[in-house]
Amino acid sequence: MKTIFSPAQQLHHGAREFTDGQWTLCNEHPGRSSIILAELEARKLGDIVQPQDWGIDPILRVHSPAFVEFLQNAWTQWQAEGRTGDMLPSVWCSRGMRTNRVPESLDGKLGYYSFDSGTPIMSGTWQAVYAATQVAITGAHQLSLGEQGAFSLCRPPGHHAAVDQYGGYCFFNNAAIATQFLLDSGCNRVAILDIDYHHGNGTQSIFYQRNDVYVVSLHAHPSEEYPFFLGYEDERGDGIGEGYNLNLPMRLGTDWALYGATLDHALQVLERHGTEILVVSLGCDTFHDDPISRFRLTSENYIRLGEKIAAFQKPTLFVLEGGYAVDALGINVANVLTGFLGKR
Ligand code: OKP
Ligand code: ZN
Repeated sequence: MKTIFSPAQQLHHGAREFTDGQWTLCNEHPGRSSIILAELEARKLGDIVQPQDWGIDPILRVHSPAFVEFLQNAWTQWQAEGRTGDMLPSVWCSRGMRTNRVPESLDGKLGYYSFDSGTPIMSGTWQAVYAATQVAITGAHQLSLGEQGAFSLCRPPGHHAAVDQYGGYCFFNNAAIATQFLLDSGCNRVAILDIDYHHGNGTQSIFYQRNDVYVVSLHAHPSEEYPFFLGYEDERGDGIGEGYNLNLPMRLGTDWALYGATLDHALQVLERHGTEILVVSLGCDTFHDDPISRFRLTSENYIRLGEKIAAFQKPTLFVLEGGYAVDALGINVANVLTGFLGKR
């Protein structure tokens, strides 16, 4: 099974995010991919290859042209204004405000196109986020060629990114772009299984009114955890999409006993739906030692998790999302893939 990775993804390295009233180092940094690559190489889990360039069209199948153009030009425009720090928003369009006007000011645009203060844009962001989409698409292409599995080592992650909004360390929705690419390649009954600790609000919103992609997500309950404003159990899809979204939120402190059982349930639901191809938004921030999360999975649990996904017996694309306990991240991600490969 191939891992796809582009060194260009490392060009995104934001300096700081805003946490507890303080500027803290970004949790989402290049060291995350480096440690995963090192572990995959050490375990000889398959070739690590660079992505092909599929251009911008597959991105535009998911994201709005204005949003893509904003991300492409934001840093250049920021520099032209003589500004040097990372780009971070500090005001957003909220209840009662005008949500349909794009301000001319860059600070206004930042607030218009984003939803949080943890997601800086800097000099290498465009190259990195573009590369991450190509990594995701190349993984999807592997499946369309008949491969049974592929791992798109994406970073920055993607599942919080919506049609025209970025946030939660995410800019382009890599998993959604890969999924759309599979549909456009003639695949049917593609499902997304999001097992990042955080709810994938972007993925949910992109497919919420559609019945061609089934989206199932296991995550920390949004009443207690980021992103707070989406991911509740009563969100089932809308219009023709009704019944094509399933949220399985769990309380803080959840361990493998509940998590594994919930994953079994999710896979049963996907089986009943008739899933033919699976895109897994893989976050290892469900780990007990994750610095920003509060589930209690162990490194060993990730092997079992990979085995459960293998037992589902569908072509599977793993797309990396979160995981911030960097020292254990290589082991945890490699454990998922080891469990998956061992039971194929
Ligand atoms: C991304 B992924 C701001 C706190 C914001 C954002 C968490 C994003 C997680 N300092 N926290 O789902 O792993
Ligand atoms: Zn996460």
